[in-house]
Amino acid sequence: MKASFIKGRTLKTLAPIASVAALVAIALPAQAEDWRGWNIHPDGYPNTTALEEFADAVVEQTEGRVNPRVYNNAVLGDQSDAIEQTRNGALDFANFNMGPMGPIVPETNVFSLPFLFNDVEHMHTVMDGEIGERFADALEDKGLVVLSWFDSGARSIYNTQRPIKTPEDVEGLKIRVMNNDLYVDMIAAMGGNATPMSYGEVYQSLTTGVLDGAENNYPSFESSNHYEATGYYSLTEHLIIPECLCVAKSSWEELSEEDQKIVREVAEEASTRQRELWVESSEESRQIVLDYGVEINEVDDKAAFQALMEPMYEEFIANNPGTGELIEEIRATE
Ligand code: BDP
Repeated sequence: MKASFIKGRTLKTLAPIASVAALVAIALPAQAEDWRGWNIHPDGYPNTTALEEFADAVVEQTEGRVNPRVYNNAVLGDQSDAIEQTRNGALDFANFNMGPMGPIVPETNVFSLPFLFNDVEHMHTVMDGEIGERFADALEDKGLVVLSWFDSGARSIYNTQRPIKTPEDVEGLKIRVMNNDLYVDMIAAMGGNATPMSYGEVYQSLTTGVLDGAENNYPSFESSNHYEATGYYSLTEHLIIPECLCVAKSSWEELSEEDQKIVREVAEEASTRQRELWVESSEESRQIVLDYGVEINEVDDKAAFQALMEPMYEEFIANNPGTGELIEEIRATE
């Protein structure tokens, strides 16, 4: 009976209802886009602060039309899952590292080649220029809109056994790497055994001896408490990997052009802020781990490590047409 009643309604009888709905819509504030943002880092980490400030500035400047909220400590899932979830729009924005991005957006694998950039400044120059735009296009083709590029310093090896001064010191060590097979080859080339693993599982694996070590920048080495489980941090600085502040393409396309402009500008500011905070935070973390008693050593002969990466480069270039030229372009960028 009920169903046929509804079916039997004429447009005329629906009209008063529609106009009431219209009135309510006018009286209520415009529908806000509630954005869920993935972040792997804890409170106080430079990226977290920059993301939170980004979220606040977006709400304010869009007058509540876009309402981002950051979820810290990877509570929304590990990084590889979060990349997929953002691509399919289940998450709206995130700060991703280009290491675990490689298996999903193969173009970004070039950043996982050890010693690609001379230093962090070189990485910034490349990412902020035309080459960075090409990578943003590749990510967009996979459903991720890059708003700006973040810093993640240089990654160095740390372990429970001994200082790493030459590749021979890596011999036989079980080293955790991020989820990307290129890092398995990288550690193997140094003579170690790599285990790809999610970030959140590393601490326990270090304390139980499942791993001898891992590799990361100062802020992550410190904020993850890995320094408490490992005595040696050796400045191999073998990877300098950019990170993005990315938005799900589907969430992005729901915004008006005006709001897209606002969000992009705020993201640019967030990148400047993150890079400033990064420098301060790296120094603070270095001091914390030193005070704790971690032995930090310089690696005088980085060329010895670099030389071992040659076969990895050759294989990469052979398997990925066009990357030889790209690597040359990156190296020639000043
Ligand atoms: C940190 C990166 C984070 C990675 C983590 C890792 O910022 O995105 O997930 O390293 O080693 O430096 O997994």
